[in-house]
Amino acid sequence: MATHTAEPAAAGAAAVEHLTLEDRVWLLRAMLLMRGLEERAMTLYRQGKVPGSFYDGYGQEAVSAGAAFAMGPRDRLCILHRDLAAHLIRGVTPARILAQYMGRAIGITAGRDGNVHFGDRRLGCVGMVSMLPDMMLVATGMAMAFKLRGEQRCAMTWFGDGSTSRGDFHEAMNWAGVQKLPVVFVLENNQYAYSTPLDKQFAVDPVERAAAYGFVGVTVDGNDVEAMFEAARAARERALAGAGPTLIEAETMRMHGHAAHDDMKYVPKEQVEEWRKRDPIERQEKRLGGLGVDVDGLRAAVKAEIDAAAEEALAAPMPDPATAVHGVFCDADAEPLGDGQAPWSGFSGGGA
Ligand SMILES: Cc1ncc(C[n+]2csc(CCOP(=O)(O)OP(=O)(O)O)c2C)c(N)n1
Ligand SMILES: [Mg+2]
Repeated sequence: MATHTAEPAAAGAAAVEHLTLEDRVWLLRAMLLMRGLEERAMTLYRQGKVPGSFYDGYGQEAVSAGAAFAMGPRDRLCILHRDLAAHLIRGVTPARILAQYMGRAIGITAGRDGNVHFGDRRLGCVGMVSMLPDMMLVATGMAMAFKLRGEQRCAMTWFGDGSTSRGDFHEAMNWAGVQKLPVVFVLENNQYAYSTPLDKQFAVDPVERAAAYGFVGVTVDGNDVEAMFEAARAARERALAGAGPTLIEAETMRMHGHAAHDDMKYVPKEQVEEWRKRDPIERQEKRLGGLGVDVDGLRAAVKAEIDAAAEEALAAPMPDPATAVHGVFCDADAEPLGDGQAPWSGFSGGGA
C-alpha cells in the first residue's frame, strides 16, 4: 500500500536526526554551486560559448541535492537534465561541468556532447538517455542486476511529471514492484511538461500509482532539501532491506522555461511568484543561518570556486578531431564501473 508523507516539517525534523551540521552545510553548498554554475553557464550560452540548447533546474536544486546525498558510494544514479546537484554531490568538479557544457576536451564526455547527456561512471553517475523516461528502465535494470548478484546496492533515478504519462514509466514501476527491486524513483513534479500543465497530464495524483504496483509512494516538499534527503534515506533503507522500490513525488516548480529558448508565457506570473517565496536555497540558508553558520562566507567561497572553474574551462582546448569519436561505443578498453567515493557524498549514516 502507498503511504503518504505530506508534512514537510515532520520530514525535515526527522532528517536532522540523520544529518550532522556539516552534512547540512554540504547540502546548501551543493545547491548554491548548482545555481551558480547554471547561471554562469547561461551567461556563456548567451555569449555563444555553449552550443545547442540550454536546460537548467533553477528553483529545483533541493530535489537532486537532497536525494543524491542519501545514496551510498556504491549506489548508481541515473541523472536527468534538471539535476546538476547530483553530479556535484558525487564529486564531479565545477570545471568539468562548465567544460562539458562548452564541449571542451576536459568535459565529462570529452567534448562529445553538451548540456544534457553526461555522467561519470566512475562516480556512479549514469548519463541520461533523452527518450523519456527511459532512465527509469535503466535504473530498474541496474537494480535487477544488484539483486541477482546479491549486492547491497541501490539505484536511483529522477524523471518529470511528463514522464508519468509514458508506457515506460508503468513498465519500470511494474517490474520493480513485482521483483521488489532496490530502486528509488524520484518524480520531479515541477508543474509543467514543456507547456503542458498537470491537469492535462494525469487524472489522479501520480503518487497514488505506487500502490497500483505494490510499493510505497510518498509526497515530499521538493523545495526542502532536508525533507528530500530524509525521504530518499528512508527509501534507500527500504530498498537495501529487500522491501522493494519507493516512488518519491517531489513537489516543486520549474521556475525557468523548458529550455533557454522558451519564454514560458503560458505560465501565470502569480504561480511563479508564489513558488519564489519557497526558494529552496533561501530556506536552507535561513535554517543554517539560525544555527550560526556563516552563510555569506559560504556564498562567497562558492562564487570564487565558480570563477576559478569558469577560468579553467574557458582555457581548456576543444577535442582533437582525430580522436574525438574514439570510445563512443562501449568496448574492451572502456573504463569499468568504479566504486568512486565522491568527496562530498555519503552522509554520516550512508554506509557502503
Ligand atoms: C519520449 C519523448 N517524447 C518527447 C520528448 C521531448 N521532451 C523533452 S523534455 C520534455 C518535457 C518533459 O517534461 P517533464 O517530464 O515534466 O520534465 P521537465 O522538463 O518538466 O523537468 C519533452 C516533451 C522526449 N525527450 N522523449
Ligand atoms: Mg515537468
